Amino acid sequence: MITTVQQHILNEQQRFPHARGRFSWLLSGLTLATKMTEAKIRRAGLLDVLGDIGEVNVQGEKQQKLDVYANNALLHCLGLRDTVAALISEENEEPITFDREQGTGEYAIVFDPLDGSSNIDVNVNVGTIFSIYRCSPEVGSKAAVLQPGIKQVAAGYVVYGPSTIFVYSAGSGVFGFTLDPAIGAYVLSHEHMRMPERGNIYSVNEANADSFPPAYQDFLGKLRKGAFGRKYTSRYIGSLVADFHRTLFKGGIFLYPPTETHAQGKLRLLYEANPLAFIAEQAGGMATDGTRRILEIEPCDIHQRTPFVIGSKDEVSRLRDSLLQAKAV
Ligand code: AHM
Ligand code: MG
Repeated sequence: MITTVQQHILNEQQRFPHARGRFSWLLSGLTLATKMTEAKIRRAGLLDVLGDIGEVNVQGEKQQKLDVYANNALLHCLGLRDTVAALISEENEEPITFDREQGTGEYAIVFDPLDGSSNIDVNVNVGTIFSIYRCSPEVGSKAAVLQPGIKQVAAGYVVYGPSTIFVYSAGSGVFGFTLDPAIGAYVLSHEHMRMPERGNIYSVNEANADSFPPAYQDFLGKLRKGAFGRKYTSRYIGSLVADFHRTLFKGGIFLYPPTETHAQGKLRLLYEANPLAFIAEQAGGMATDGTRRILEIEPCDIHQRTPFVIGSKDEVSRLRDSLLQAKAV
């Protein structure tokens, strides 16, 4: 028999008696919104949903029509859940908070509604990334998400690719569910996903390589020369979710180092790095900002950026060690 994502979460919840089904109700908001988004993406060329809307978001990037659609779908579906105290979106400058009755509103949800949206118009994979924090009346919702990523209760993503896959972890392994369009449900397809200890792929925007700090350039040179006893190949989609999804299956390393135009890195700590770092660690992989464990970074701003290195333990720790060495010199 099939196991849907709802069923799976309900089964998982039995291990947490206090959860009372509220967590699965919240997750159903995420699955519904991502199914709405996937339905639009699937027919994108036929509907008037491609292109930008002529406005720039808080990140200084052109908002695509589908960015707006995906954001609204999440705000709507999650906003209806009384377990949700706040929604923090990459597309909105400030958190959206809700006045809930006492005893409800336990969670703050952070999301990148449509990651990789520069790829939409050319029919290349895009994704949704989310992360969930617990908040309480004592810890307000903004403070709840300004905690290090180790405090995430759950995190995950959806990749809208040849098939649509929902991957999540609530802290006891990583599970993947493939959307079965015939029944409109995410069905368990990947149990206890593990990232290989090492791989043979590196993934980076090499057009920026000349402005990477020297230790990164040196590391990439070593990968190309086979200095670690293995020949590497390169893959870069330019949609983080898709590049990460491949890395989860195949191992190797994805990196977005500091560059001339993005001295602090381009990717966002809350919306992109933390949730994927949570999944990577749960699958046996690693994630750093070059030297520090991503999940231990104390955020000071909801939109802050970070250099990002994620993937197999072997490659990520090699790079981290050489960056630490370079820093010590
Ligand atoms: P987005 O969230 O606005 O789509 O931007 C993030 C995307 C990531 O998906 C991807 O890894 C990165 O930007 C690609 O950046 P670049 O085009 O500089 O290589
Ligand atoms: Mg993104």
